[in-house]
Amino acid sequence: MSFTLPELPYAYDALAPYMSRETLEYHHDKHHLAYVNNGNNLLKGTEFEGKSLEEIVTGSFGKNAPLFNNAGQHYNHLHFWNWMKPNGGGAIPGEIEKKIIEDIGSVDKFKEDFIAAGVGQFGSGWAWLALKDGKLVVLKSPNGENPLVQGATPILGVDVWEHSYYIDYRNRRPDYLKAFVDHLVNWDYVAELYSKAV
Ligand code: MN3
Repeated sequence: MSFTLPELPYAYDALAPYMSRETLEYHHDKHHLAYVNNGNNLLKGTEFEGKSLEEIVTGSFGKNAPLFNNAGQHYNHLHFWNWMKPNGGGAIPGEIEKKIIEDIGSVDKFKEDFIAAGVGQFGSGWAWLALKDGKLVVLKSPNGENPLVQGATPILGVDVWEHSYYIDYRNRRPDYLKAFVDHLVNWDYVAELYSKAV
């Protein structure tokens, strides 16, 4: 398959003031588009043509770094746009809340660990809530990597590359992560991915 850039699932100004129109214009229209275009060029003539995106991500990891970086980032951003919504955050669907409490301890502990993972990712990368061996775990990863290459299924992720927050938060990555958790997370999409993963 070739990669295509999806439309954002909301208006460019719909996530303000937590994520501005300007951030989404740069992040979606320029950064994500570049991963799509570079990924398509790098895919041509490789053994991965015709494979699913997930197969390209896991198959190219450790074998074809340029392709992996762009395919990984395409996968991450496809989900990232859906992991947010206007008036997000708030109540966590019962089934996931129960599983978070069971595996991580409490909702507050999850939020604390998730934010700490994002703050603690040195340089560019992502923080995750993922299902691994039947348990929910908080992970982090550098650059374009994601839990698929750690043998886990991502159900929530946040982009901590500076392009995701520098326009709105400058160097205040912790403030961006707190706003993401409290005001942007689309828990319905997290629940959808969780039900597919179990
Ligand atoms: Mn990004």
